[in-house]
Amino acid sequence: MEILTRIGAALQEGDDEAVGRLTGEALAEGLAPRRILDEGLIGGMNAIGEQFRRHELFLPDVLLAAKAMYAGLDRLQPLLAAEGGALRGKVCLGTVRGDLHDIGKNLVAIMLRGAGFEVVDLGRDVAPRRFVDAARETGALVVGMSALLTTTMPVMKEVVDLLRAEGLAGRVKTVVGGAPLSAAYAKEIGADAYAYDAAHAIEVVKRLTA
Ligand code: B1M
Repeated sequence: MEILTRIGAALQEGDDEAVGRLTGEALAEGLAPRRILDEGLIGGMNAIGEQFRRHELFLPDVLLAAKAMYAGLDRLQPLLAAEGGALRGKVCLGTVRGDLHDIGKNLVAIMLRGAGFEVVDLGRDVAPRRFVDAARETGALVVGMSALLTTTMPVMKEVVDLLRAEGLAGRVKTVVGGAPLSAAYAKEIGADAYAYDAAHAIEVVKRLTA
């Protein structure tokens, strides 16, 4: 079996030891970190999401898969981040209130750091007030929000509205992302931009801070 398929399969089995080891082997074979991420780890996680949706597996399985995903990401992180250059400005990043999904958000953080941005990672389940206070206190140019649940997407609008109410909109740009998001939704809530994945987030944040 091809190594990327084996990584995806090990991730689906929640075998964090194997995912870490195979990721190391893939790197030793000379595969690009981004390819290992996209075709091995994210591929495996997408398959988990699909089975979870069909009720073929349950929450503990998904948790194990997430742990395995991190075993692979730990190996890739320094390499993805090493692509960076001079510091380009600060970005406050978090998963919005009520939402505990942080794998995508963490990927965005890794990639932004790799592109030379200073990332203030607010973590997950972040209240609107915290995004706004952090943006003001750190002098961030961009607030990045992630949401994976349709029920937590509206929290992004609360952040956008609060930034506006406190006179920060304009100076602080907002970018939103996450599987249920879309450019249309970003526009509807008044966010400055939508990014569909971590690589796109870099492009978008570069544009917003240019
Ligand atoms: Co949850 N979960 N989950 N889950 N989970 C989803 C999101 C779901 C789609 C699964 C399904 O039904 N098929 C579904 C949501 C349905 C909906 O809202 N319509 C769901 C559900 C229902 C739930 C619970 C409610 C389940 C329950 O309790 N009954 C619960 C909610 C908990 C909560 O948040 N309050 C729950 C819990 C969990 C775990 C804790 C077990 C675990 C998360 C672990 C963790 O993150 N530490 C988990 C997982 C792993 C998933 C799936 C399987 C995978 C998500 C993931 O990490 N993908 C997910 C199914 C799926 O999405 N296919 C699912 C890999 C990651 C790299 O992709 O996060 O999309 P993603 O990030 C992408 C892009 O979206 C983008 O870039 C990344 C790629 O480069 N991106 C951004 C993300 N944020 C961005 C921000 C940006 C720009 C781009 O700018 C700022």
